[in-house]
Amino acid sequence: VARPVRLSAQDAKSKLATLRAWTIQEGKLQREFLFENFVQAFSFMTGAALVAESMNHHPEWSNVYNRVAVKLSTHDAGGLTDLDFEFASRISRLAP
Ligand code: H2B
Repeated sequence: VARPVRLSAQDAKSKLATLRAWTIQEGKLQREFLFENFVQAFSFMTGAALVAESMNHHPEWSNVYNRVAVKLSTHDAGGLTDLDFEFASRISRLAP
């Protein structure tokens, strides 16, 4: 598999416009998902984990009760790549 190419800040910014509710902070694509309860939050994480495995692209994330905070970057490329935006788009579809 070809190594992903790090996006320029300009390209990352225009890609960000295709996503709702995500921001770029500290060089990472970030979003907080809010659910009704822990079971819904953890179900989302289970689905997202399967997406991560299928893409071989894994999130930095944390969960407290009904919140899941997600931070994405591509360590192999030292920044944001198309993989981060693709993963963000896919897991956004798993949330209400
Ligand atoms: N996930 C993320 N977010 N960034 C990476 O660069 C990355 C990854 N690299 N998952 C993959 C795994 C790599 O370390 C393995 C060896 O394929």
